[in-house]
Amino acid sequence: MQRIVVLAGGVGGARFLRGLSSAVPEAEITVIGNTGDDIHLFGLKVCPDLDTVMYTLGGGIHEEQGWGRKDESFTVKEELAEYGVEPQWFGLGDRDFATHIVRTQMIGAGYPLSAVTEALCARWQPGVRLLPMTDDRVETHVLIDAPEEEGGRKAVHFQEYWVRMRASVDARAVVPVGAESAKPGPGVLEAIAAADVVLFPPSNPVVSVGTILAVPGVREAIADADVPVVGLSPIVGDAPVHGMADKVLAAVGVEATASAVAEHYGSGLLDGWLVDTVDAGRVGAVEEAGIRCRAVPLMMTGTEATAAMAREALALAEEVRA
Ligand code: FO1
Repeated sequence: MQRIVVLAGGVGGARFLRGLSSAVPEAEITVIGNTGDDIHLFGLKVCPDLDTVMYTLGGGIHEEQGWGRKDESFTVKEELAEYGVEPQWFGLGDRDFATHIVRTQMIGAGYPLSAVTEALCARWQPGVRLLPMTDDRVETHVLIDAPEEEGGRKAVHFQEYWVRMRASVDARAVVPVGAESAKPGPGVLEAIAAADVVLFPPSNPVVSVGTILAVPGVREAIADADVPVVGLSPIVGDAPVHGMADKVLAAVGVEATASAVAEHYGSGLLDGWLVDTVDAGRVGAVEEAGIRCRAVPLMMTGTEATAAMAREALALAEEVRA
């Protein structure tokens, strides 16, 4: 049986995984999920990227939005607002609240996040093994200009930058706080060591895949494993397909182009890279950087189109293995 490891963020990663599961239903898929987006709100631990993967593959996702639950209501949020409780800019729905209550209760009882995620997945049956990148607390913070502050800069939580500010100001730096002392979660390094292929879906290269790679040992395990590593560009036609990835790419000095993202990962990590057909002109630059590259349609317009992308990624992995 083919063993596939996927490093996933939120919406882009989850949608890709749905296509991958459909393309190779018999494969054993292990997802290493980003937890740098996690945030504590109203005393509850919220894990947006883990939940987005779990709900998407488990049939509970709000399809158009890409995150949160379908058939959602917001009574609790409205009641909290009546009390004037902040933050009011983050939309937690009633059904979603239940997930965070269960998670927080289990963590309070002493269970690690990995065990909690497994318990939540027992309900959703996502059809993949979903492993948090770490059981330790890592929080992505974004450094922005703040003339009123000493030093002229301040750090805000990634969700505040992304959701409240809609990435409307420049990100000066992206810091995965706590990552340097985090340990890979149970099963993470083992899954990489046992993988036949490692895939980077079209997730955010800085705040999703980049944060997972920032957990000491993960990047090294992938680079050292004798296994093809293939990524799919989240940038199509010089713009992010989803979200505002260009803002955080600028913070790490990377252009928002399909080839610059491949070079950012580098040939020490990536063996193969897929760009969209509109970026066919960038294939040469990626290959010159020592990464095998193909131009194929990369718009995740539906499960069949996404499954075709997954098949192309697996075919490229076979090509670099040969
Ligand atoms: N994204 C938004 O743009 N606005 C929201 O109010 C919001 C709420 C939210 C609640 C639960 C959840 O799991 C995700 C949520 N997201 C929301 C998405 C999320 O903040 C980001 O898109 C991801 O963290 C980026 O990967």
